Amino acid sequence: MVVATQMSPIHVEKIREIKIPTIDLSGKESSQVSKLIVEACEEYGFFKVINHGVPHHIIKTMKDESFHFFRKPLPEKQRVVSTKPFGYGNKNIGLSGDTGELEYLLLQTNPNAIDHNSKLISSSIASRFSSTVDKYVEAVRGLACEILALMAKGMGVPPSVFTTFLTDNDTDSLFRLNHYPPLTATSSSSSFHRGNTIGFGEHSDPQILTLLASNGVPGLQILSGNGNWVPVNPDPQAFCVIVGDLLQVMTNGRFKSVRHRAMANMSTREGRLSMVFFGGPPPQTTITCPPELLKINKPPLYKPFTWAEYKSHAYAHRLGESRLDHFKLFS
Ligand SMILES: O=C(O)CCC(=O)C(=O)O
Repeated sequence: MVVATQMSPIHVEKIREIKIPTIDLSGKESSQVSKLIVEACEEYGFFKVINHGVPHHIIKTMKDESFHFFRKPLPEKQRVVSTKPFGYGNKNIGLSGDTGELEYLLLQTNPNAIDHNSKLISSSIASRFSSTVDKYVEAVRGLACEILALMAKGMGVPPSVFTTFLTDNDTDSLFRLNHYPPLTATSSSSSFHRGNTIGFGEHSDPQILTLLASNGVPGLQILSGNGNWVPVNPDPQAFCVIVGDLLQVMTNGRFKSVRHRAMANMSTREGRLSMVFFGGPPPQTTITCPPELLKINKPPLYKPFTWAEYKSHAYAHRLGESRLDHFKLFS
């Protein structure tokens, strides 16, 4: 697994270019769009959407506010402390010793949590920051629901099969701002000179669906089925859509929760920013494949578990571990 630099990789470094599906949400007939989405989730667990309907000014304001935050002196950023793993983090990711060449702000998406953290950033910009995050999260949550409804349509089940988890008042969704500062050539490590220093180590996202927007600086890579790392061309007009572990379980393995990572930012003097919405269900939701999605000849692959159980299991393990394996019914 490739998580912290001191751990040895399980995937040999092979970088390949492949054409990652880009789906135009304004374009074709919705049944055609549903079909493309389902195919992309089956093959890659990953695709990009363009003409997605999230207003440009909402994305731009969120980007500007994020850079404004990350430009602050370290002691000011470190004031944004919350119960772990939330709040500001620098190089240390999560609770199990993972590290990377980034700093980040991880927020729960309910307005009270956003308001609380915004006040810790600075009382003078608190209301501006929290209203920017609220607007962004609401717009992106709407897009996530639209995509989940199209997935359901493509599989011939009612749209609410998946969307209900993100529209519930207790939805446990997260929002993470990642900032990868340009890495200066002071390091003598061989990974730096080979250009493969890790920014955010290999992992799959535990939730249902992730929507990631970035600026124009490269870094994100996905692991393809044949074990090659595939660089994702940055496109500030697009959202990357990432299938999470729970969606893999809810589709009984039909959709793949894609392993991905971000390389450290070595290509530019500009910082790399990613803004990541993780759509998760209420904590007590039992995660299982709905009967209408179970094929007669394919028994369930996973035992039922609650999202709260899965989270504590995931948080207790390293990022790069295959955290779903623990819930498999057959090995
Ligand atoms: O910054 C990126 O491109 C990837 C970030 C990521 O995978 C995460 O925040 O979980």
